[in-house]
Formats: sequence, structure tokens, C-alpha cells
Amino acid sequence: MPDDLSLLTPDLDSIGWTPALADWAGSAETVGRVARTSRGFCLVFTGGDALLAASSSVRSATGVAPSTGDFVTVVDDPEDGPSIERIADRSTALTRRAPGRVPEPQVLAANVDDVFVMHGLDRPLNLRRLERQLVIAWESGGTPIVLLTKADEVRHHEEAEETIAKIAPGVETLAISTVTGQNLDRVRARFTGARTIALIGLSGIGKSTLVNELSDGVVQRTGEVRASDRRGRHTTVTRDLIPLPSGGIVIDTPGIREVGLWQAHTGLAKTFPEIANAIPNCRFGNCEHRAEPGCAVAQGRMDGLITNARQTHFQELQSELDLQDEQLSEFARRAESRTKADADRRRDGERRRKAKKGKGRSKRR
Ligand SMILES: Nc1nc2c(ncn2[C@@H]2O[C@H](COP(=O)(O)OP(=O)(O)OP(=O)(O)O)[C@@H](O)[C@H]2O)c(=O)[nH]1
Ligand SMILES: [Mg+2]
Ligand SMILES: [Zn+2]
Repeated sequence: MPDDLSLLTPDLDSIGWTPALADWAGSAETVGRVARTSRGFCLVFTGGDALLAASSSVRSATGVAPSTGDFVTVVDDPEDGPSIERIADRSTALTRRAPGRVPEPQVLAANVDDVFVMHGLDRPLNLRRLERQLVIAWESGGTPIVLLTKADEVRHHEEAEETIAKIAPGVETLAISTVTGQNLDRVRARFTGARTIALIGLSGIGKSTLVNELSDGVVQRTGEVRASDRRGRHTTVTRDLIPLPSGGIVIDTPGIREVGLWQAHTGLAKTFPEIANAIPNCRFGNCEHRAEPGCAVAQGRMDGLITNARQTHFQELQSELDLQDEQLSEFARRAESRTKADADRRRDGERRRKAKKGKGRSKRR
């Protein structure tokens, strides 16, 4: 496989194009799937040669920026060159809160079926980060699978697996190694047809190494981790969609440390099912699940189904999401009153101008 995404020419079927998408695209001349996004441009697999298309016009027209994994139509302007015209509704989207103060979403990968939440066994397990990763993975609408990488570097990984089983109920967890080949057959087995799987996790844990292993060649650059603290060097800097020769599609992403949640109440409930399922059975609608009579969560704690730590984490993340909801409605309210104030000002200005004109006329007379 060539080492440059832009040299790949996968056919449309193999990158997930469907008859339904063909209907949606109608008579569009060029269609395809976004393979990479960077600085106002998208690399698009079109069935023939990959092409570079500007993404700014669709962004300004719809407010939606194309993301890796999106199905799109492309127009070619004789003067300005190709640009993204339309983006198909996403069946799923792996989304986090964009870093920074302004609350806005950042789509990491569109139209994904599974999300591999990856952790390197060569470093300590950060359960809080893993919980957040699981929340955004569930919220995407795809299915999370936890991959513990570099199993060859540790003698025992059973402990990590047991810990993860507790915080990721119902989520398949696999310890893998690209050095010994451990469990790679099971990873490969998930890539069938045009199934799309996104990889997320810290820098240096082996995402791109896995991609190269799956694609039987070097498509992605990989980088050594710093020996002192196992920190990765942020080798991958773009979100890349790579069709695998044996079927299936993988989306490699840059390592992320900050996993901000974006409107992820569903993902939260799926990550903490034992708590989310209990809450509707509390006697009071505004139950805070401390010592209220008839609290189903307290009952769950007593029955050993819910741990204090899990409840605390759940409630912290829920407060974070509630706060975000409030912030967003506040933003919307302010934007609305700004629009109204603008309209009022325009109307007043108009009135004043008319009045002035009227006066001028009377003077002249
Ligand atoms: N021992 C061992 N090392 C591995 C394994 N997988 C990856 N590595 C090494 O881990 C280092 C980082 O791998 P990358 O694939 O670049 O990591 P990444 O997750 O893509 O990192 P970013 O692109 O920075 O986010 C490289 O030196 C790899 O050789 C593994 O299964 N076992
Ligand atoms: Mg990488
Ligand atoms: Zn309760």
C-alpha cells in the first residue's frame, strides 16, 4: 500500500458508498468520502483519483465543517477549483467538546460503526480518562471496544483487564500486541465489508502502528515514546481514513489528552448502566441519591450493584453536562436577544432617517 493517503484510489463501495447515498447525491458530478481534513481543505476519495477540495464554502453555507468520514458531493469551479458542496447526514459521529473556552463540538470521525478506545499497558491506567472516552464513544452511536496495547511489554495484564471490566460493563476488552501478534486476528475480524472503526487514545500508545499492521504496509508514520515517562510525540497530526486491503475502514486520529464531553447524556447512561437504570425507580423525581427514602441508587449500593466511586464519577460527569446545557441555552438566549436588538436598532435608525428627511423637506419648502 502506498505511504501517502492521496495516492490511494479505493472504489466507492469499499469506502462505504451505498445506493441510499447515491440517491442523496442525485446528479452530483463528483461524490466521495472525506479521507483527511486540514486547514480549510479536505482530501476526498472519489472512486478515482483522490482530490483536494476546499471546505470553506459548505462551512459558511451550513455552519457544518466536513469531518473525516463524511460522505460528500464536490463541485468543480473552473476558476476556484474543487470544493465541498454538500455533506450527507451522519449516521453516527464521534464528537468531543473542542478545546478552548467557547462551548462548541469537534467531530473526530463521522459515520463510524465501532470506536476502539485504546490504552497503552506501558503506562498507568487513568480510569477517569477511560470513562470519558467511553462516554464519547457510546454517544457517537457506534460501539466501543477497549484495546489494551503493548501487551508484550507487561508480564501481567489481567489486573488491568479486571479493573476495566468494572468500569466498562458490557464492553469487549482485548489485550493486543503488534510485536507478538496477540489477538490481532480478533481485531482483524471486526473489519468486514465497509465497516468503519475509529481509533482514539493518548499519543504514543500504538494507534498508527496498529493501522500499519492491519494494512500490511506502512501507511501511517509512527513515533517512539519518550523513555522517561512514556509520553508520545504526537506523531499523527491529522484524522485519516484508511481503507484496508482486506476490507473495512480505519480512522486514525492524533493522540488526545483532553476528552471534553459534548452533549453526551446518552453516552453517559450507557457508560454507567447500573446507575442510569436505577434512577427512574427512585421515589422522588428530584432525588439526589444520597439518603432519600425510596432511592433506587442507594438500594443498588446496598445490594452491591453500585459502588460509591462509580456513583460519584457519574454525578460529576452529569453535572458537567447539565452545566453545558445551561451554558448553551444561555448562549442561544443571548444570540437571540442580540438579533432582536440589532433589528430594533435598524428599525429605529430607519425611522430617524425618515423623520430627518421629512424635516429637511419641510425646511426647503
Ligand atoms: N512493544 C510494543 N511497542 C509498540 C506496540 N505498538 C506500538 N508500539 C510502539 O509505540 C510507539 C508509538 O506508536 P505510534 O503507533 O506512533 O503511536 P500513536 O498512538 O499513533 O501516537 P500518536 O500518533 O502520537 O497519537 C512506537 O515506538 C511503536 O513502535 C506494541 O504492541 N508493542
Ligand atoms: Mg499516530
Ligand atoms: Zn435516588
